[in-house]
Amino acid sequence: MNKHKVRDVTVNTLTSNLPEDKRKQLCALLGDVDLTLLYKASVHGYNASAFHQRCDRQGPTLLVAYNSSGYIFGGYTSVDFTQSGQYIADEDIFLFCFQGKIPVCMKLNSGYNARLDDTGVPSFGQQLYFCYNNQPMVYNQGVSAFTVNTAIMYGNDTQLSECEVYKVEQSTQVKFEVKPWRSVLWTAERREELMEMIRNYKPLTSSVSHIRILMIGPVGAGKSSFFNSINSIFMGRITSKAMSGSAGTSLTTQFRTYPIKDGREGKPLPFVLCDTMGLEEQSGAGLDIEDISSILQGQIPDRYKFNPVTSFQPDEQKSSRPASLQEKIHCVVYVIDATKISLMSEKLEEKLSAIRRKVNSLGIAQIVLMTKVDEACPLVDEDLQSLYLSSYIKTKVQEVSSRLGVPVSCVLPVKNYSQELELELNCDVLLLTALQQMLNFAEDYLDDVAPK
Ligand SMILES: Nc1nc2c(ncn2[C@@H]2O[C@H](COP(=O)(O)OP(=O)(O)OP(=O)(O)O)[C@@H](O)[C@H]2O)c(=O)[nH]1
Ligand SMILES: [Mg+2]
Repeated sequence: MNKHKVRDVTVNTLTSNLPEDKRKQLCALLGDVDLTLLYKASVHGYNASAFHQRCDRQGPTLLVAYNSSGYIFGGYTSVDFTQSGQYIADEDIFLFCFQGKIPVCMKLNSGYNARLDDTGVPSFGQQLYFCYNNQPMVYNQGVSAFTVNTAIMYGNDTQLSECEVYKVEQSTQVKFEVKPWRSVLWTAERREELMEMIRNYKPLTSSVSHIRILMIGPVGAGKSSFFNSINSIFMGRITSKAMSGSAGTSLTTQFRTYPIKDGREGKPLPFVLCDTMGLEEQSGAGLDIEDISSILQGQIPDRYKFNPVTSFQPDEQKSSRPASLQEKIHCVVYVIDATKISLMSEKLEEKLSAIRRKVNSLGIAQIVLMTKVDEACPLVDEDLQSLYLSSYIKTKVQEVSSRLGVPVSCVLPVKNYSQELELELNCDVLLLTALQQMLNFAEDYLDDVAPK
């Protein structure tokens, strides 16, 4: 079960209780790491000294507890246990549990006084104790360090059936696929060919001159950056017309429709990219489904300022005339950050699936753009051409596909321009491939709704 390098015989004989699917999810949550089992309470004893003997000075660790009601839960700390008697600040500390199949994380105390590094049993925030009183128990002291819903976390069943601690190490194994799982020609000719196809593209439906592509996705996923990247490619230099960056809430607050020109003096290209405000998990924050519905139907004008409290109210006179096919959206692109997929909350997933139902009902083409592949995988960061050789990216694509309920073939990984000062061939090829696929899908949709 534990395929990782084990250094001594005692450890070697330990068998992990963690089911394979949950182990994989926790590893992905921690950014592609390896877990090595250090301590197993049923073998070494539910007591502080046995725990410290095996877990001190081991770097980042993950504690996984089990109870007989079937709950698997615990916590991660990035700072060594050393029995220093000090309060530890740990920005990365979190508690986790599983809701259904999905791991849910809870951050603690913004990292401040994350835990007391004493000689006692492992605890989080001096509040949640594992192996409490040197017994197979979990104990929530219920002080105000943080709020934890113990009913969700462990079904209020405080009796532990097992408690394990794993050493967490960045995966050293470079996992390469033998053959790329999608083929891409990373050449200047291919880039030129793609640009030429996009330039010369003409929708077959005569009433539509431009394909309207709508970008939807969580805050900070890279929607505005995708427009900036495509604009940069056709302008031949890095541009940043749409504001992009990072903030707690969406940086984009207006609905923007961006036509793109083929070079500074060039002709407009046959598509328009529509940028929206980011989705947030709470209702009454971020973009809401009513607004999306109005956008899809072509009722929201360029520069409309979103109001998270009330949705768009169509102008009585104008709305008496339904928007023409030309003004409607022809392809919806869900922009998802590759580094955040496992952390996506159930609420956000629900919001996305409500949007999907709406888009499905209108029959509009849909695609997922998986951004930040460079941040997600160090291999890809080093060389973008290894994208389709990285098995990590492959699992991320599969994860997006299953969480959003879209076929794997509709998930397109890209790296947007973010800090670069110059264009880069590999980046361009990926971005243009994604754009061309969007045009193809939109074409299928138009063919379906407005046969010639
Ligand atoms: N490394 C890397 N960074 C990216 C990528 N795409 C976007 N970013 C960065 O992520 C941050 C957020 O990107 P935006 O384009 O502003 O995201 P957005 O979806 O428009 O966000 P809101 O408008 O706030 O909802 C910026 O700092 C970008 O530079 C990518 O593919 N790779
Ligand atoms: Mg934006």
